[in-house]
Amino acid sequence: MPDIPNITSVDSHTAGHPTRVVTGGLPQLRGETVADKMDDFAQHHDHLRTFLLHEPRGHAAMVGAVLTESAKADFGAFFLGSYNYLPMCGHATIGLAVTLDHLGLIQPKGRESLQFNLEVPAGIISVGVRYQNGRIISVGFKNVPAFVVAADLMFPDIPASFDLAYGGNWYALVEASSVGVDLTPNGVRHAMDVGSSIKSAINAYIDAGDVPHMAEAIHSVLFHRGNREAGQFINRQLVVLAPNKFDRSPCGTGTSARLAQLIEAGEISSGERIVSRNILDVDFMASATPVSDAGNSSKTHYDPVIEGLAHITGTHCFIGSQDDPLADGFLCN
Ligand code: PYC
Repeated sequence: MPDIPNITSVDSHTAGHPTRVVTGGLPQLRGETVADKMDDFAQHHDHLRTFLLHEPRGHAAMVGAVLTESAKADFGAFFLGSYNYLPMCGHATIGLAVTLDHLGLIQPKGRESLQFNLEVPAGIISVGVRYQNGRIISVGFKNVPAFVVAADLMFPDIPASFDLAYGGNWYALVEASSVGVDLTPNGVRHAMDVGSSIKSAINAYIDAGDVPHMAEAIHSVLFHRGNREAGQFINRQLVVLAPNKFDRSPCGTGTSARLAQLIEAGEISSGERIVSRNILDVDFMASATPVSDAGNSSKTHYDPVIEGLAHITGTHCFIGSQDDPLADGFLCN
């Protein structure tokens, strides 16, 4: 590996989940669209993803965002996961907005709110930032449309029924108590074990073409529990991505998929603002309404709006050298 030029980042956390926004030091990326630039990065510079996200500079749950120019929106960005590339990431969109403010790339100029568009590989996202006394108090974004592809699926060797839904990434949604998952920090080890084995089993069925309407593997298993408190719907959830990886935040794309599921099941109404709460008791607010034109799809699509907050944790200037045996990074399961 060549010596890595100094790469700079601004790090933040959204309800506990980290976002590392790369601000400088990357090679020029080729391509018209943000999706093309992500492909160029994946083909030619993937070692920089593992350099930036894996240990000892990151960890399995670290998420990166590469800020790019966009011909279609105010900003462009694609998201890096420790194992893959994400076409959309909700918590990282919130982290990115707070980072743009930190860098002075968006400025309230005395206003109480501002809005910008973000091109991501999954589509164009509209982001709204609210300020009080010059400080951000919330970041909301209208996600790409969410929809349920199948409900109440049961397969041999999968211990519970599940729904399949899209919210910018693909999810299997499982009622937490049906597999003994406790939605607290102490329940995470068990949730990662059960979630990752359910994910592998479902993806084997998808590969075999046994799951109707699905051509793509699921990214994650979303464990949920819903109830009403004083009339307000509280959705507590935990998203498991891999045996060593869960989303600390309430998960923007997962919450989007869950909103579509809840509306279709008649548990919440269209447009109802619900709380989506993580295992650390930090909330996103969320709602969704049906999309008037879902193209050729036979499934009802919903426009999710997700609102949360991120906090800057620091800045980095990474230094990588050829003689570092772990320059490419490493992860343990
Ligand atoms: O917030 O959408 C999200 C997300 C996906 C993976 C990690 N966070």
